[in-house]
Amino acid sequence: QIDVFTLGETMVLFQPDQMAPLDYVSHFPKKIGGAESNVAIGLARLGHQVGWFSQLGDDPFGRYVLKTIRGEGVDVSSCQFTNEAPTGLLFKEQLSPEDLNVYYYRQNSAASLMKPEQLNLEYISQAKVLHVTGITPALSETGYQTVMKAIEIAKEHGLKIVFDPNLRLKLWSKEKAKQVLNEIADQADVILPGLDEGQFMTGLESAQEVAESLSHHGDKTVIMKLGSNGAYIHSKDEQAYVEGFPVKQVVDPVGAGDGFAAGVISGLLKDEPLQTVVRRANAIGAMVVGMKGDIEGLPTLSAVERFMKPDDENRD
Ligand code: KDG
Repeated sequence: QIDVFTLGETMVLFQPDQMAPLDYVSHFPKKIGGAESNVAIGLARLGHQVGWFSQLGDDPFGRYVLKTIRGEGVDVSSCQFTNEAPTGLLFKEQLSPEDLNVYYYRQNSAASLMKPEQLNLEYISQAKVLHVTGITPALSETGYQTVMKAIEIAKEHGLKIVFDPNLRLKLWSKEKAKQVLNEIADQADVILPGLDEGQFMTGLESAQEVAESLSHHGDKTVIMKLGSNGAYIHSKDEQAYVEGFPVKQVVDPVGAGDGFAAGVISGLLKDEPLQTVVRRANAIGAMVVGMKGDIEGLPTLSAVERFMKPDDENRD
């Protein structure tokens, strides 16, 4: 039994400990990186049952990705392997705490060859939430079709659709990205854009204008991520800013949005009031940026609750 189904590419992530241009780096610790599996792992840590689907290369890296995600408590039983293409790779280059570049080696990867026919309808239909991002449709035409098929299944079986645009302009053109991200947003129940992504999708400026437009005048819930300023909610019943949590030191900003998405989905599953949900999501985002790596900072429920309390309440 799964509560949430998500799909997307997870790559082997090589992230040096050193802050230096990659041409001067000689050691690359091996980790994993993938927006959707980050969300899945975040949800598993918060105590939910999550299924993640992807296609991996039938190679040591594919096996490593699968074992790692399974080891985090995510159900990987619907994943598939192919020997027609390799597992994708990703290198992070960090020049300063906030200056980070990513280099993808994922063109024609195993995940980019995923097909809609590989989705297991019965498996997906048991879930309550479908989580999709704008990365999978950017990988290939079949990646796009697979996301659209998952949305169709979700609609038929009453799953709530949560969409994180995750704009990646290294993967596709601006024109195509704008068209497809809006197409998916039109199908979603909950949309989680960053301010810049929302501006890109709508051509509007302020958080309020962007959220109002993406929400189809309140039909959908839009939760805009505003970095250290927290988030802005626009739903049928409320429009409000929800304050963020101070971050002592940003160590690695990648993955904060995925932690945020995990927090939102967790709260939706528990039917909590939207502001409570978003406050916890903000806290998770702040915890993730304080730690190196995409998944290392994702908290358990008790850890995030501790983090949200004022310092004096945490003293023994
Ligand atoms: O959100 C974090 C992701 O950007 C990272 O894990 C890598 O999935 C990734 C991507 O496609 O950029």
